[in-house]
Amino acid sequence: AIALLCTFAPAMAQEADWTKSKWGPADEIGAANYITPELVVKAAQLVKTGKTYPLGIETNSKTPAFPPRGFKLMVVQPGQAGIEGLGPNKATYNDDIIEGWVGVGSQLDGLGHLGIGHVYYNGNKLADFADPNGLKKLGIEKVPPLVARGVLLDMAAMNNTDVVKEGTAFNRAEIEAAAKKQGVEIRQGDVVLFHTGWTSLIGKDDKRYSAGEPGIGLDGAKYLTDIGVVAVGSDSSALEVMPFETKDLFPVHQHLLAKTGTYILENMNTEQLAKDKAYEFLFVLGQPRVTGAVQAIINPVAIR
Ligand code: UVW
Repeated sequence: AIALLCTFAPAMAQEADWTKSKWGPADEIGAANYITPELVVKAAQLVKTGKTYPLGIETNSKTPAFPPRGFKLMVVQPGQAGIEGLGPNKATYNDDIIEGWVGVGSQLDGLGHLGIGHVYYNGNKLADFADPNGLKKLGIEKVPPLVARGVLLDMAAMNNTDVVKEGTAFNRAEIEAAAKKQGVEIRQGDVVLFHTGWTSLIGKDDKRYSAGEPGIGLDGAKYLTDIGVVAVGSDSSALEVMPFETKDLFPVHQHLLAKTGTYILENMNTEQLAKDKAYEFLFVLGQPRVTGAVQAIINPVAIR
């Protein structure tokens, strides 16, 4: 019963003392607590056509990433050099090795990613949970399946452009205006994605892609966490507007991850959803459950 009460705790109560989660001192999953079986059933009812959308972009050594991050894939044939195959039946196989950072391409930021003065979600001090072999708390393996109602806000359409200009902030007024224009409501338990056209720059103008971006501002982040969304994502590398609105660095990351336990989805492939005007859909994410990982390279799926 206590767990049930916590699940329905009003979204607004979070920030009073951000180091104390409203879901209790042991909580490690933050806004994923908003997901209930009832909301999953409701979200599944949004599936009408069976059309599926991969929300991950392709990831490879050329994918621009936040420095010094990089990524390399190696394909190997272990024990097969110079032979036709293994055993009398000549069994052959390819394996692969990733030598790279996890924060490359389409990614989920876990709650252990960004903190405030080395304090992270639910007051966890880095010294108490950091380990070079994997976080002892807030690891990505703890994140339950993120299955929710997805909402797309097409900020490119709102701005009458294919690619929204870098430095354009989406705050409460812009978010409300986009939702109103599209006739969608943002609700507790939703995953909200912003389409800006920014990932279309990858491979065409990587310099511009990495130098700044349109994205949500702090007031927009607060508006969404007051509603009680599970995750916020966009088709840009950091979700939040850059240059930042003030001298503070990554304030939206701090508000979402550290203060309110709200997940961040970066470099989402929102192009086709926007083309189809698919503003509401079933969102499904089962991330790789690497023990103690901070982030995950992901390919969530939108279904409508
Ligand atoms: C940082 O916030 C440092 O990285 P990312 O945008 O990948 O979450």
